Amino acid sequence: MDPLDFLQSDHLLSDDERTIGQTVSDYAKAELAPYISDWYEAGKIPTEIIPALGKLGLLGMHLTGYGCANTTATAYGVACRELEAIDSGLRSLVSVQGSLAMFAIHRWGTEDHRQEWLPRMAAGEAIGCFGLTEAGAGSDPGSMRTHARLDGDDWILNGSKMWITSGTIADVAVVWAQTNQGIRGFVVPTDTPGFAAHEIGRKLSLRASVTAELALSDVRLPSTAVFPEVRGLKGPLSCLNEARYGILWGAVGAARACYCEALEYSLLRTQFGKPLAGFQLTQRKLVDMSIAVSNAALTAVQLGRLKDTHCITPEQISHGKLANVRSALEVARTARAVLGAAGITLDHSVMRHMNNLETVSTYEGTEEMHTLSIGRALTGIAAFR
Ligand code: TGC
Ligand code: FAD
Repeated sequence: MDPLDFLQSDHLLSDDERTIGQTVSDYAKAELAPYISDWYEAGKIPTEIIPALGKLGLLGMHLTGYGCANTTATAYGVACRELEAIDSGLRSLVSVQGSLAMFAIHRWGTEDHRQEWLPRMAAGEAIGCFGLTEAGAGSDPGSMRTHARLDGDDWILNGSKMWITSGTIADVAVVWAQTNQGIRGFVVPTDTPGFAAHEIGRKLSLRASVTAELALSDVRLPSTAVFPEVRGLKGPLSCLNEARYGILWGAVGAARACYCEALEYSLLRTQFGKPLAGFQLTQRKLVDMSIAVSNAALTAVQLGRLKDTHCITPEQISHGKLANVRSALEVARTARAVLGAAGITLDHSVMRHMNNLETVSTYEGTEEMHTLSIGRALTGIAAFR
């Protein structure tokens, strides 16, 4: 019996998927885990790790061609799980690179965009970010103010984007803007005059991740910079489906890590003459965590199979993101309680995960947005407005 996989959900994976999970886990435990609490405390993520992530095939992992690994969506999910078992910031880096920036270029870009950016991004030699949210337009991205207008053959972009992961380290930004033809996406090299990025400090969550504000001031782009076909919110939302899918797997990793730490700690720590694990109230916590982790893992595998057979719907992804992140947060809080005072320090992972999961619950659609998406699917009635 494996207490970390009580329902043996890993048996539902193929040999290849398990091998990929083991490879990522081995790498993450050796190269990332020893340093993560220092990075978190310092509020940084060293960019030197990005080429190593590329070498492992983790960047744009489930995309085809252009140097991407072309794995199953399930294998990509397993990789997200193993990265987020270390820290949500690491999974976030990979999500934004592969599922948002690279996916957007792969799905909606021209062949020239793909040739120019994807091979370098897959190798971790170029970094991407994805600018949708604005200070005044978060859950309601349709109300964005950033706009692009044609000046002869050129596009001129003005506006700003807020809370953009990897914004200050990016070589290329996918920026969504209002135009007179609806919302359109632009491929913006970050060395274009008029583009600036400023890091957002004083974060209490996702500290091992770069978060930035983008300022676009008369950024002049050639006519070829725009995604040619897609108009409207379905462009960015199609990318969010990809990233939300990775997140629902990542949450399993964070939850497992917290549960594992609480289980180990409860067996070692003695109070009132016996291990914490020997008290009924602690066993209740451990069992609740085990059930939450197992259910989240099964949800992830099922959604992976639906995605691999191209049957998955955005509302099913909302279900997975909402349910798994909510469960992971609950597990992290419970694990923190099991560790008592020790749980509040960076010597353990539980409170770092807990703080990270507050962001994970907010970005890529808040709990409320996913609740309303599922509610609309169940009832046929949209209650967003
Ligand atoms: P609505 O009228 O429902 O839809 C507008 C158009 O979009 C289509 N659509 C989708 N297409 C693909 N996938 C989806 N999930 C879609 N949802 C909707 C829809 O069919 C329609 O198409 P068309 O052709 O008719 O124009 O739009 P709405 O304005 O009512 O908003 C819907 C809502 C609230 C669900 C949506 O705006 C939303 O999801 N809001 C949350 C915003 C969000 O998640 N932002 C994330 C920013 S990126 C980020 O956080 C990165 S974090 C870093 C990391 O991942 O690590
Ligand atoms: P708001 O939309 O202002 O919502 C505030 C609260 O009101 C939430 O609880 C929300 O659910 C609730 N609410 C809003 N509307 C309704 C309603 N109709 N009914 C009920 N409740 C409602 N964005 C990007 O584009 N790219 C990125 O790379 C990126 N990275 C991020 C990294 C971090 C660390 C963080 C924190 C955010 C990031 N985001 C990114 C932004 C993220 O997607 C937004 O924060 C998120 O979409 C929520 O928007 P908001 O923060 O403006 O909250």
